[in-house]
Amino acid sequence: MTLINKKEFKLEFRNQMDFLYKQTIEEANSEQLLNTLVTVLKCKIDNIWKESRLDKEKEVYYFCIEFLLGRQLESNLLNLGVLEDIKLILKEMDINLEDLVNAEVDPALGNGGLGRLAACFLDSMASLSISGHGYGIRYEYGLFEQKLVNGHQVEVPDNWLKEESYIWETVRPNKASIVKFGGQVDLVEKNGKLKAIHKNYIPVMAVPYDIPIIGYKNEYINTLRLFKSDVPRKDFEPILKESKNSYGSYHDALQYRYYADEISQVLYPNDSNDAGKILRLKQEYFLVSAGIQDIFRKYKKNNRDIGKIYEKISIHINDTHPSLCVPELMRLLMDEEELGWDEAWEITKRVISYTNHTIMAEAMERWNIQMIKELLPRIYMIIEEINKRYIRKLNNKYGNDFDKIGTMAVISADNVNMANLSIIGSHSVNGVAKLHTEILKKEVLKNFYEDEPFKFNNKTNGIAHRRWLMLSNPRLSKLINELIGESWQKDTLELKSLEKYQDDSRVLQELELIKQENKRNLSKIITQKNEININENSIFDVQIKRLHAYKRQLMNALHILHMYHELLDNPNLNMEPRTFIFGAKAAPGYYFAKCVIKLINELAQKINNDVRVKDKLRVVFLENYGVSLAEKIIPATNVSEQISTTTKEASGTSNMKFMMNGAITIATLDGANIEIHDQIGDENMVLFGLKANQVLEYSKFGGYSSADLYSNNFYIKRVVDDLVNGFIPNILEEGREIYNSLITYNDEFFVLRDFENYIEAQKKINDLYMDKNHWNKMALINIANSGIFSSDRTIKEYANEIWYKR
Ligand code: RUG
Repeated sequence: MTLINKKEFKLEFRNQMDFLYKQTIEEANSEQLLNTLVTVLKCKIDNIWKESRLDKEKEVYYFCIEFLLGRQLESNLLNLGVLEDIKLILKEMDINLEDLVNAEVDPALGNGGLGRLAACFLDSMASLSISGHGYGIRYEYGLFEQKLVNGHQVEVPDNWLKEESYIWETVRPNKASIVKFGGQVDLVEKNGKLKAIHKNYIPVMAVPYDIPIIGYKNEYINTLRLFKSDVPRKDFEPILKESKNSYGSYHDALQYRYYADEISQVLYPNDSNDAGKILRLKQEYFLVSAGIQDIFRKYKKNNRDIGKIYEKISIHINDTHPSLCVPELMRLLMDEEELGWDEAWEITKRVISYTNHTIMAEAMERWNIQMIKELLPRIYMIIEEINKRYIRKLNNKYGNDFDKIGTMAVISADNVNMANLSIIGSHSVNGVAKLHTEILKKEVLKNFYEDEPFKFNNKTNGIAHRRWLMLSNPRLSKLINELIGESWQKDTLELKSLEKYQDDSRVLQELELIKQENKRNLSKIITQKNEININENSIFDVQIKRLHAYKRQLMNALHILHMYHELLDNPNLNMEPRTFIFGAKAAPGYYFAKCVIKLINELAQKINNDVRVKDKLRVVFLENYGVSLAEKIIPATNVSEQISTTTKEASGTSNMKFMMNGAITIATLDGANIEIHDQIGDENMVLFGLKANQVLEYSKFGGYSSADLYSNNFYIKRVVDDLVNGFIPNILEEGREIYNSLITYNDEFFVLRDFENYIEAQKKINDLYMDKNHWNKMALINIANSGIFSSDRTIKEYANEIWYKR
């Protein structure tokens, strides 16, 4: 891109600085310099940033309740093809780009894997020149900031918008729409048809804030449109005629403002269960209604026939949070566009597709019908009708098989089942890794699969290699360029040709040096944050992800405890020094997860202060794990911990990031670990633990007996007893809670069942690392085979097999 003319750029930069701050560059701080740079860049991209390309192309609209973007500056400069130029020009102006990069906020508008996947997908859509846009919510407060106080997690509000606006966003007030809540619906006859009239509703205005999503060196920019809730402006009065018109009193007006503001105020800090909060339901409908109205507005600019909307539009429901897309699209087609039910239903199914991201029962959203009825009366009527017609169809097919029909119904036991609604109302249902999709087909959604097998397909997740390799690991990226040229940047499958260097000791040595350098950088960060020195030559063994029982950070902690005992028993134990690094946030109401955080921190305190093991063992828990920290940790990792209870992790994506950066994975055969294994085989990763069929079998019969295993196994008993015998200080309550989960409640996640096997696998890691040359070879083979996990591959599959297929 010929964006940058040095002389012009410098002039524009100075002018912009003067315009924004009335001061010189020399006087400005990093935030002001950053803001100036971004303003200049935004002006430059304006002519290629299109709100929509519906005049020419089919468009994809990706609805997601979370987008975990990470910082944008470096990524945008890279994708614009000007990263190195800008770095140099700024240097000439005595400005260090790195300071500006670090001055940017990291918008935490997501909890974890789901939101980060959505961000990687946006990057890939733009980079592949696919007209695909994200719809989300502009939460005023993102995911809480985590503080560790005496080893406990304390949540602090994440006021990421403290300057009131985000540097990359552009507000589009003239594209706002009205979302209606509450009230009553009358069905009145008009021209022989029933028409729904929604009265006395509470109108909330959805104001779009657009963030450019810049493709990689292709002059293609899409949009992430985030909606902020507000009270309607005056110019909406004509369409508010049926609304609740009594905000006259001061008190009413205040309450109304609160009602509207609250919707986009805070990201729900949980990705694993549904606390039944009415606010969450409001957020979901707000997103869906604002988004689909926006799509209709754009579509109608260039297209007359709403009946053909499926030719131009694909709506993707990412997890069940935007499931109300199904009834909302029906509502708009019928109530606003006056189509009949059958036509509207066919269009809805052709337009919508759905991804499931979990089989965890508590994360499968169900909404109480009373709640939906009161909050969204028209939507509830439509859901009821969808359900009625569907049950009729099932009755015709399956007679009175009530068990089967009960599991498939949209409404059952006072609840609306959002996954069922999404499946019925879409033409495609996909899981996010091979095993996950198989479990959906054979277990969780078996009846749906048997009914409509053609809807089901797998789309194994992927990651944006531009962010997770090119930007976060520039040294490795440079080495790859030197070895195989640059074409892998556009087609990551080309990384495969790195394999020819697997026995080249110079290359392997170089790889090791790069890892070492990255470890040094991370060590500095750790020392700065945790006031602890770590051994840069130790194995960096990392588990970074949300804290959840099924992800089994507990098993990792128990193994550290085991190692500690082994070292105390035998100070001359032949082992490579190890630094265990954790990063994890627990949902604020998830007591067990918080207990595990406390356990890890107390364990860290004890071990790190024990001079007897000082050179061999260290434990670090990094506060407030997020995208920016991950970018520093992943390139410095030797061992990637992917140790979830088999069947429970739908895919995982950090496993792919680590692999691409040359870490060796220790893993159960769960989620996408299976596909990683398919690529590199037993020789290049370390597997352990129960297989999926064993876990499924056990689960059918209430699990195994953890108490028996505990009583009969010395090593297990030793670490479990430590939870409650005072060996680890300050965990009286937490240790008891964890002990009970393992023994009294029979270890739902098979931590102890897999423990011995895990210890063996960890020993194997130790032995492998002792042969550095071999380890480096494994690392190289991992990198060479990671190309398939680029989200570019995943997005091509979505586009070809879901979105463009009608
Ligand atoms: O837990 C899953 C991960 O396994 C997966 O990699 C990620 C992206 O597909 O989604 C995570 N997830 C699932 N996040 N939220 C949910 C349930 O709402």
